[in-house]
Amino acid sequence: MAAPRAEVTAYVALGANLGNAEQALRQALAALEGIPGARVQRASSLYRTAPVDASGPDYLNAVAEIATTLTAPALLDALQAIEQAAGRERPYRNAPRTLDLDLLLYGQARIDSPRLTLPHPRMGERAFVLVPLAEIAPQLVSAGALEAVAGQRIERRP
Ligand code: A4P
Ligand code: MG
Repeated sequence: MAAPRAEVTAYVALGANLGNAEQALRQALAALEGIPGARVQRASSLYRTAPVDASGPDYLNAVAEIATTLTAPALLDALQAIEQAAGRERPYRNAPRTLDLDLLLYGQARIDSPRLTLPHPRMGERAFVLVPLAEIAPQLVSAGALEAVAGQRIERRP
């Protein structure tokens, strides 16, 4: 019998800016809990954020820390299945969306394949990722990184 895989700590960014975004994020967090082979260890607050490189209404964003025995591609499969179940359509890149789940980090993995790039290539430019990530994993986000995105509007929801 194969040895059980060790758990890896991964971080997932959640975003939504269409329909009831708060409900979409809360349901997505519940759906993350339901992925076989994954446990949600921490979830950030929800943040209202200005769209970055995109148009449309403000987003709600959050970040979750997950412990998983899934491989990174298998975890991405599970995230995309949750997006589909939430009614995600992909008319064009950065289109407004009912739910976007991006894999930010998977342990120390560095991957550059057509389907999956890790760490997420744009995470360092984005307050909507760095601020919630710093809330739950401050060791991963430097003061300098936060300063670099300080011009982007983001507000923690009470
Ligand atoms: N892909 C490659 N690497 C990854 C990864 N680490 N995690 C591939 C997730 N997916 C990854 O993604 C396009 C393709 O990227 C997928 O097929 C996957 O195999 P997508 O979710 O279909 O399309 P997208 O969301 O439009 O693109 P992407 O790259 O996720 O967009 P971004 O760059 O993440 O930007 N402003 C605010 N305030 N808040 C937001 O949440 N989000 C975006 C999306 C833009 N502006 C925003 C927000
Ligand atoms: Mg995405």
